[in-house]
Amino acid sequence: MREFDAVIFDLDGVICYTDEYHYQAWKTMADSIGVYFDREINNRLRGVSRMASLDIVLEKANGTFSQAEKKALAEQKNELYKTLLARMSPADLSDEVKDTLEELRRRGYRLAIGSSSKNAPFILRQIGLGDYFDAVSDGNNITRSKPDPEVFEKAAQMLCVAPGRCLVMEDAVSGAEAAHRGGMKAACVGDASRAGAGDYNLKSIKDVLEIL
Ligand code: B16
Ligand code: MG
Repeated sequence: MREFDAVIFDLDGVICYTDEYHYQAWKTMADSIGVYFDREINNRLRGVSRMASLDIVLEKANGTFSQAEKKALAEQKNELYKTLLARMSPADLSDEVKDTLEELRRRGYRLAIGSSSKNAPFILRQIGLGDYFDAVSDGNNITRSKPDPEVFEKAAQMLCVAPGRCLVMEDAVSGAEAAHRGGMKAACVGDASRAGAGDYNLKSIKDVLEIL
């Protein structure tokens, strides 16, 4: 008998790569208020919610910001980010990801998204996967961000699949921790794979076909 019935995919860093757009948008916002920001700091924002990301970006700021100021800064960043996302198209979905999803579907797995991003539905539409997944759990339906397991627990509920029968694919250490806290195994790529955070630490997304 096989171990899993469903695969829950993180979006940014697994299905597509919007981290460069996050970097450009945060950098522009940080520059506008004279706060130092670089790619190393950007790397710490993987899988982290927008407001928690802002707190990390503002660690380098002198002085403090009111809640209203923080909301405005997060909005400023998000508007910039959305103009960059608008340039995405189905060409931003790699053949490797497309073929892996199709093969998993052919093998009968239920497929879901578990992303911290409130922009997940927009990104999925841009890359031609707007109606593809059996469930989309994202930043719009959660109150706690990764490493809290909420986003993956909700995805499993939407799929009507028990957590222990779901495999999570992640690129962020916080995402692998969220999967484990939700009682799910994690297959990792990228940063999280290099850190050895997964039950399976893969070189690329297609390698998941070897374990399913
Ligand atoms: P938004 P994921 C995450 O997406 C990103 O990795 C993280 O950098 C971002 O801050 C977060 O979404 C929130 O994004 O501002 O669009 O709501 O990796 O969980 O798919
Ligand atoms: Mg990610």
